[in-house]
Amino acid sequence: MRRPVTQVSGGEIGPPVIEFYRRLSRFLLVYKFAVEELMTKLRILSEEFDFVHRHDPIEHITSRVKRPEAIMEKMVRKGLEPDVDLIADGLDDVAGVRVICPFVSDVYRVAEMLGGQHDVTVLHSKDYIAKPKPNGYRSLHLIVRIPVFLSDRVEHVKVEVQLRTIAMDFWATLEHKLFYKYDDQVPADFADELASTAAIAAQLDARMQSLHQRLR
Ligand code: 0O2
Repeated sequence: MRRPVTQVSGGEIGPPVIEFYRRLSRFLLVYKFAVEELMTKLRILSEEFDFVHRHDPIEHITSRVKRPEAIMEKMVRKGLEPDVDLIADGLDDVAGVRVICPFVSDVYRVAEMLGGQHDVTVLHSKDYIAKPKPNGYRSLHLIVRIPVFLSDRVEHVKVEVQLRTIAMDFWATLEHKLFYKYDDQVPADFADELASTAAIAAQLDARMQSLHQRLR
């Protein structure tokens, strides 16, 4: 059995800090389970849909549980007390799953299939495909709630699901590297160029979607 860490190079860690991290770790464990459950649901949808329709609507899936520092940073940014008991209500994206689909129609199909499951509640959605962000960002975001069955209770856990096409993901990944959370305002000429690259990605999606429909 691993012994708890009670000393660091700077000295002894006080009981309140140890207790805080213990509670936070237990709290985050439930989010890890929620992500695993959601990934399993999506993998089942992907494989079964492919079997029945000979088309896999999911290219790949990634996931993450926010790091404790990032959680606390966001709580403070939102003007909330950095208290473990307030995280579940205060933040919607402690757990995140990103679903990359081949075509735009697949994005909506997967969202519909997921939202249609009886133990998945869609709390809200933001359709940045129908209405892209001013910088050009496109994706469909869902905040869903699913039950996680633990040894002594059931927890209902929120997960942010981002659904996007390969082209949307290509753009968002590179934009994130270049500008997202840019401390200062992005210079106007860069912003224009960025928006124009997003328009090219949207055109690509539309043309690929049309080829897909014609072939099917
Ligand atoms: P990270 O590092 O990816 O986790 P919120 O900030 O969640 O309280 P908001 O702004 O309404 O509220 O959330 P929104 O618009 O639904 O966006 C949440 C997430 O979408 C972000 O998480 C990003 O992952 C992604 N996202 C939103 N806008 C952009 C964008 O312009 N470019 C890129 N590349 N990604 C975007 P985080 O926590 O901000 O970041």
